[in-house]
Order: sequence, then structure tokens, then C-alpha cells
Amino acid sequence: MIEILRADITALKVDAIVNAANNSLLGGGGVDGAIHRAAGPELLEFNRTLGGCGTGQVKLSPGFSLPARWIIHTVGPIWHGGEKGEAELLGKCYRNSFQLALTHDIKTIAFPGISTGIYGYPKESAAKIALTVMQQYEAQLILIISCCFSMEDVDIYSRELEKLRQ
Ligand code: AR6
Repeated sequence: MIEILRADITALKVDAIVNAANNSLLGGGGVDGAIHRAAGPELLEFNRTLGGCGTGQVKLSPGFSLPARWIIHTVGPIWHGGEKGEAELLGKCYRNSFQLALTHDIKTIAFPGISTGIYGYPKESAAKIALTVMQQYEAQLILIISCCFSMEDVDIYSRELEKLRQ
């Protein structure tokens, strides 16, 4: 089941939340900053051992002080106009997150809109990619949450999901 929810992702009690991180995995602004604050300083300490993360790739950490058991860190592409493989890389973030989830018995997972904040990816096209991959894995998980931070994002994701379901 795919659910579009307006929430602070750090408050969700799911098996895993996904972090829209940067290549260093050492924290930043946006959802990444919120996750580091809520998980506590052990997260930074742990992530120092991970050796960073390539764009489109994923790394796993415990959730530490979060209600979620795991954090899947992924690095979305920076939007450069759409001709630099952004769509392919964004799709990889979602696919690789699901592949990692499946090997760790993760049945409930929440995603933020990867790349749609500081990295500038246009929201409609990002939502379409996110929801298309979510649909491909829907049968293998119990709950996939598309976590939106604003009502505007809820509207965008709901519209795109409706189009895909038709
Ligand atoms: N819960 C859910 N969604 C959130 C939250 C939250 N607490 N906070 C922000 N969002 P962004 P990016 C939404 O900028 O574009 C960091 O500095 C936000 O409204 O967090 O992938 C990293 O270290 C937007 O829809 O991630 C990187 O340097 C979405 O999360 C860079 O930003 C993603 O926005 C990554 O940029």
C-alpha cells in the first residue's frame, strides 16, 4: 500500500525512513539536518565509518533515537536542467532503497521527496519517478509512505499517484 502523508518524517514509527543526504553522509540542511537532530549525535559518529555515498547509491544506519529502526541514506541528483542523467539517478535512489529494504526485512518505509528541496528537482517529475518505483515494489512491502512536508506537496503527489493508477 502506498500512502501519501503530510508529516515530519523523523516522527514516523516505521521500520525505515529514507534520508535525502549528501555525498559525505555527515549531515546538512533540510530533511537530512532534521534526521541528524532527531537521531542524535551517534548518527554522525556512525556515518563517519561509512565512507560517504555515491549519487543514486544507498547506505544503511540504525535509527538511534528515532522511532524508526533504520535509516536508509541516499544521495539524490542535483538538478542541472534534466540533461545530466538526473531522472535515471533519482530512480536509482528509490530502487536501491527498496533493494536494501528487502534484504533487511523492512516492511514499512517512509520516503521524503528526494532532491526536491535544496537540490532543486522539479516536484512533479520527481513525484512521478518516486511513485512509479513505489508501485513496482508495492506488493513486496506492507506500507510505503510518501512523506510530504507541505500541503502543496501532498496535492502534487496525490495528483501524480492518481494519474499513475488510471
Ligand atoms: N520531514 C519530511 N520532509 C522534509 C523534512 C522533514 N522533517 N524536512 C524537509 N523535508 P531537502 P534534497 C522535505 O532539501 O533536495 C541537505 O543539506 C523538503 O520539503 O531536505 O535532496 C543534504 O545534506 C523537500 O520536499 O533534500 C543535501 O546537501 C524534501 O524533504 C541536500 O540537502 C527534500 O528536501 C539534499 O537536498
